[in-house]
Amino acid sequence: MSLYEKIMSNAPCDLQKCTNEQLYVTLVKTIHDITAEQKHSDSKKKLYYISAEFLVGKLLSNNLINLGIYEETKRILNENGKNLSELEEIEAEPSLGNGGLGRLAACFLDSIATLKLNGDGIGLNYHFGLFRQLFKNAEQSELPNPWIESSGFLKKTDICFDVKFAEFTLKSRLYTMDVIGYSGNVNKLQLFDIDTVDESIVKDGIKFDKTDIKRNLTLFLYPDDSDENGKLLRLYQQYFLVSNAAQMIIKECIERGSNLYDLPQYAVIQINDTHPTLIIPELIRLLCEKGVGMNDAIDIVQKTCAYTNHTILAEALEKWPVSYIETVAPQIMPIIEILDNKVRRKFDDESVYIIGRNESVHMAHLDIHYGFSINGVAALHTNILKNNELRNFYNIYPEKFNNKTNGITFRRWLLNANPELTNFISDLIGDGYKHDAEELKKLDKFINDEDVLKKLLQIKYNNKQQLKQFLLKTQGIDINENSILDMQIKRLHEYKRQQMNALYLIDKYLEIKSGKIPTRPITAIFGAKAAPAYTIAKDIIHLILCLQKLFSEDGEVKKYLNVVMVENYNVTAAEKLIPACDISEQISLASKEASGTGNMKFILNGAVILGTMDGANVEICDLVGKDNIYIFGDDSKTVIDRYKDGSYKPRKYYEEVPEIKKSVDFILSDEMLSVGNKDSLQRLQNELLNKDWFMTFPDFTSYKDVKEKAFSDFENRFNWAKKMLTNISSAGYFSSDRTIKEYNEDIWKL
Ligand code: 26V
Repeated sequence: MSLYEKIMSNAPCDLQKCTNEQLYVTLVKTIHDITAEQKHSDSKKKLYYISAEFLVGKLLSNNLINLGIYEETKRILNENGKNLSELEEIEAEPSLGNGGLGRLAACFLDSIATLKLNGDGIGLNYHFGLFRQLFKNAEQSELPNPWIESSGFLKKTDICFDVKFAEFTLKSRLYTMDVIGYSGNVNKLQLFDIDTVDESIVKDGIKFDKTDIKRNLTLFLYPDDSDENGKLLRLYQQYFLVSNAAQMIIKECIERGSNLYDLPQYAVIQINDTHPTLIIPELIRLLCEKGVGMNDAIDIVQKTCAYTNHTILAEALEKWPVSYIETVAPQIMPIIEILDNKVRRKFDDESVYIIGRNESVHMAHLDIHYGFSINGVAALHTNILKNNELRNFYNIYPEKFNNKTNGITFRRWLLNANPELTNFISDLIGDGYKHDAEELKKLDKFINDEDVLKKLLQIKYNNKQQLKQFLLKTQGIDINENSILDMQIKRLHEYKRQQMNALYLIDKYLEIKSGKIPTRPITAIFGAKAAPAYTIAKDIIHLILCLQKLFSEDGEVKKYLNVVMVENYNVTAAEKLIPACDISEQISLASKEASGTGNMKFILNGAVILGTMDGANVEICDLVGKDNIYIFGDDSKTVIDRYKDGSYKPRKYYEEVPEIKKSVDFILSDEMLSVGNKDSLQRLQNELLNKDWFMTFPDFTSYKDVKEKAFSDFENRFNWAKKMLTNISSAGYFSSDRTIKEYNEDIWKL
């Protein structure tokens, strides 16, 4: 059957007569039909990538691309007077993740399927993804973010398991989504749910009864855990996830021929951060239930589980009070105690115990002792784990530690997000890079080709115009396509230092007011959601929105300086923003950003990074060379030492550096108070002056100087285009295909 015939077999009427909604459903069904005929990878051993988050993003166009039928589908629609991009808008984005960690999991699934590896993702079928963000009175408010459609890519199955909690047993139901590789191979994302979830209990934004587990268990991704009931609900979710996963893994492995003692030959479980850690005691418990002795069960599980660490931030390292685990799933507590006792008998060092002094279970410690591999996500991050945060563990198990520098799928972040650049690259070097990203290096030979450089600048300009249309349509904001687009788009967190960018913008505003006019207009674009209970993060959003208002209402300033905060920043918005970016802000405090993956998406699309020597920026700097990235600020060693000696005093910088003083004072100026909320601005100013825990002041001057240098270099357009080309040609290393090959060679061995 031709593609046209396949589409027609699902269409309710002539394509010309169909509504866009009908056509969307028609394409979803056609994709289902095609994938049903495709191969599922098969091997004795299977990877289970367990994660609380899979930030998959919209699937329609990506699936068409990966099936190799995007262009043909577009043509068929055009011939019938229809437009594929209008259909793309109909799909709701499954935002089943917070940021980098969840998006990484989605990129990995794409690469695992593309490389024809036998591996599925296992997660939860949250009914509402990460909240929908609205701006009202220059503040963030939150609304539920539904995504499940009756005829979308999610499929209901008959597969169910019983999950036993202390006070009741819940029957799960498995939903699946096809993960379509760029190679004619299909894997699955397995998402567990319960039938009794009730969306109608959500009231007043995103509030709901956190104690009503039977009705709220899978309602929300990461429910607010600022109170005890929220924390308990997260633990219910985690145990529900791992108990389903463990039961499914055991069932599947037995079906494939395992006698359970040989489980490590049939399964490898990658634990994505600590959220799924309870799979370790749960698997041990289930193996024992099936007659395996305790010591054997521990040994089997230890050879099956591997753990990825994604952060060194102390406040993000999970510890669950024993009392919570007793409340939720008491059956696993005796097993955790046995595991802890073994550690205590072997090591005379409190810092490596599983159950700490405060009667809390340290999840990462469980993973490290009872898994066979632990990896960081960028070279610097892994080194910091080995030498600082997890040093005592590294001394015990040096052989378990390894690095896997993150990557991104080029199918979504180049082919789908930037078709014009994709086609241009193919014209220059052929299509080989689509399967072997390192072939992008071939672009280097065009470094002095003026036509190529001109075309790169033209594509960037075209993408800016497309972004302009998108922002006009979604937010009614008109950006200047001839300005420098400087972007910081990522979760709002103090360590990522959006506040430092904001202080710079204040400084720039004051300069313009005093008559110092920038050579070219600058548009500073932010996109960020703040956790609903993270007060200072919300204060930073407020500050940025106030600056946006202030500048846009100032006739003199707005010609040269604009701030745009994109509302409801998500994967869909990122796909529009990144291809249009000139300068990408990767300005975390050195040592704090484990890797970052936005940095990789930006260089792939020809943006130049302004950043610190943190996370994967270090490796990007090595690859693109110092002339093609703007590095500033203290390095990780300086930062770590400064934390150790506790000597940092923000007030000293405030008093000694006039620009810092002026910018910080401005936060509570009359201008700001005329547009903003005094309490919020005051709280933020106090935080900076008295704490500044993520050390924005020590880096501020160097940030400003290097940023000015980037802006002035931008004016030499050909030279800048060379930088763009080098960034693109160096991006091959950051393909998640490379990362997944490394996971497979070193850890999974499928
Ligand atoms: C979690 C939390 C939760 C409590 C409040 C503070 C806080 C701060 C950070 C986090 C991050 C948790 C793990 C995470 O998302 N890590 C991200 O993983 C990405 C994929 O490896 C990586 O690129 C990012 O650098 C890293 O932050």
